[in-house]
Amino acid sequence: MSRSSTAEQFVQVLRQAGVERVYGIVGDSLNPFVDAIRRTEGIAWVHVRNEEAGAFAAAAEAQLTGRLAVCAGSCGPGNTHLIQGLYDAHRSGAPVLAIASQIPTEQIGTGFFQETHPERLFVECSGYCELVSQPSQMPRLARIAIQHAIGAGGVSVLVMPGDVLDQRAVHPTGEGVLFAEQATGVPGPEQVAALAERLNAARTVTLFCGAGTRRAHREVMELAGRLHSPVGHSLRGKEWIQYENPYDVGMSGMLGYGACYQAMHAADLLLLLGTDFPYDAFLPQAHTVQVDHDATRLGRRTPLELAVHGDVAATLRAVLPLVEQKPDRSFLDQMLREHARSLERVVDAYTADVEHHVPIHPEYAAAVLDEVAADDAVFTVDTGMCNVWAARYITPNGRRRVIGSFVHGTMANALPHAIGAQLAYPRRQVISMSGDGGLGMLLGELLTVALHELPVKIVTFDNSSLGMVKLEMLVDGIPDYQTDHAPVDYAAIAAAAGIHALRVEQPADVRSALQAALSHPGPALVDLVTDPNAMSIPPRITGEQVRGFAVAAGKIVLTGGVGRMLELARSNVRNIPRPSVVP
Ligand SMILES: Cc1ncc(C[n+]2csc(CCOP(=O)(O)OP(=O)(O)O)c2C)c(N)n1
Repeated sequence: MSRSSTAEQFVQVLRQAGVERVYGIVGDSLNPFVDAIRRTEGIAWVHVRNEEAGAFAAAAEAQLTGRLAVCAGSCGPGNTHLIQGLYDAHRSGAPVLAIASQIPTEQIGTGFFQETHPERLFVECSGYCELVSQPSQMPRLARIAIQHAIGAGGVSVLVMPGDVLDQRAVHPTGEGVLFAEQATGVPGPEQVAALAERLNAARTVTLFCGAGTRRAHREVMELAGRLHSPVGHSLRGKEWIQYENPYDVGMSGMLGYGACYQAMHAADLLLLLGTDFPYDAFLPQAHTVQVDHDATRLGRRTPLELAVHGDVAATLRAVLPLVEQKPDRSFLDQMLREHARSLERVVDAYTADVEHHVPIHPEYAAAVLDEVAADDAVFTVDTGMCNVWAARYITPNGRRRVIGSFVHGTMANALPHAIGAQLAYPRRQVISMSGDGGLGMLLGELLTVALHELPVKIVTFDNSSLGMVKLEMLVDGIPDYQTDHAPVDYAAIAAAAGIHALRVEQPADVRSALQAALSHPGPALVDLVTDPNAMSIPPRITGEQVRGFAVAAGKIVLTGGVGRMLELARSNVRNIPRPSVVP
């Protein structure tokens, strides 16, 4: 019996792992692999316009489904393009396998055309990265790489020279068993008892929830009811915990809102649940207990009174029988009232009378999008102000998903994430909330959407500005510089690419345009011309930052005329936190 090539064998292993597609761009050393895909049932090549987008698409697919997703780049530049998306995938814990094809084996180390050393390049954005230098290493290395991606949750890279892929396989492919369900970690009885003791001893407890509360909604609510705890969340925790949550006090961090910060600081005890929330300045740095399934995260943002290693849901199930019902809910009520007050002035202020505001107010547009989107829509969100609009206006319900580059924080993630999401869920509504900066950065992916006729809905918050950076500059006390640019008609560009597109300049047209796009059977883009001065001020800003804002405003008056300042002032005045935030 003639043996298959190493490339064919590798593709067989991918099929055994349930892989249905590989995102990438074909080329030279990768060709034997691509050809093996062409000849294998059940697996397809998804042509993207930039390997970076391929890696983002794989990251989204893996994050949403929890299953392995695969991308590939040819030797040299095809590899280096992968990096951004792989950082995003790895830092999000998405099980992604990247195939980095390599120059011919005999040329490695000679300074050959397109030579890089992917096994060095990808070290920081992967948990496993190995060179396959001869066919006899396969299929074992393929299985190890896959197991690593799934087992550790992150990126694996296989560096494969084209000549090795082309050679005949040495070992039989076999059917190694992979991909066991992750075990659920439960802390030992002593830790459980210590946790119960802390919770019972504290007069008031606030819960702060991250992405680790996925599958722990019921347990968190039960604990909050028992303790009368306000429940706050991080950006990544929002989709899992904010819905059907009578204890909700909002979100913390620079994009945050509501009474979360206050509840975390005012409680006797703060319980961090499944969160690696990075902004230590927003944590009280005292009276904190943390539960996380990853022990390496415990205590790395704040000193802890108690560190508990375990899955959040399992830990709470273990501790709940030992937790006493607290009699007094005055702290919770106070925080809920404070939360409602701050929402009225910070969030609702913008959507109250903006139906007539031209340019379109982005918060109004986001609020309408939230209303008209499907109950199980997948939102992919660009880094930049779209993060703020999504965090504040997209209402989670346990069925919707919201993903973004929430850890790596790169621009241009939303559209390629949407590509992966739509391929993973062909029948679900997938909405890319794109900044115009983000869309422009990977604009070629409109062609990917059109080519594959993916019914992705691209909602562009087109403010002709790098809005998030503009805000940063103002808050830092420097005038905004190089953030604004001439308008671009993204609807015309999308239409030229064959995408159903609408440019919307009047707020009265927002709803009908979004509805038309969402009900369009194929790809659609809505280019919303939005107000670049619609900014969002965090609920907690320091006196220094407020002063910085005033100084920047002064400089703009001096150099740019008052017209712009007036718009800026009008846009922001209703949103500036009340004096409580200014020392
Ligand atoms: C690749 C990359 N480059 C630069 C940045 C810094 N950055 C963060 S948000 C942002 C502006 C995004 O602009 P846009 O997509 O237009 O969205 P807006 O904030 O205006 O809504 C920039 C430049 C980044 N995060 N990633």
